[in-house]
Amino acid sequence: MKPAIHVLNGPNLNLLGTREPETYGRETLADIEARLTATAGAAGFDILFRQSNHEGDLVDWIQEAARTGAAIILNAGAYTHTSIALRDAISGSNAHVIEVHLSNVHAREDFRHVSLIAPVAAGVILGFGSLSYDLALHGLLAKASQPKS
Ligand code: CA2
Repeated sequence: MKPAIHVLNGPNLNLLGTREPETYGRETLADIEARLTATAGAAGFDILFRQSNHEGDLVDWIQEAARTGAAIILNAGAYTHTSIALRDAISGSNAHVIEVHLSNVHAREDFRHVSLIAPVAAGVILGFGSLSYDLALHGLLAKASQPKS
């Protein structure tokens, strides 16, 4: 079985590509999924790509990824700024998480400047539009191919 990377997307990201293109770009989640699946496939990894508007689904999926040893690329959407439950799911399960955002949250409203996820994430990539996901994947793949020290 190939190793897997789980790409988890939070609330409203199902709307990507349909509204607010000036903030979030014109690509849909399906476009991003197709590109990541191709890149990961070429490197011998499977991608499991999911989106939910419900916090509990994201908690379940973080726990599942940690249980199965899959690294996570997580765009928790607005839950980034509010969810102690997601943070606890990551720290409690030792999930290996790269936090991603399409927009540069630090250039936006004050309430987006705080991430409850970042302190328990292995890394954070933001502000590159949909490319943030590709950069996170490249980082994980590069790490996976490094000799263990
Ligand atoms: O920049 C990001 O990736 C965000 O995680 C997106 C969240 C926002 O709450 C975070 O602060 C930053 C919002 C996702 C909403 O996505 C939409 C996409 C198209 C149209 C409307 C919403």
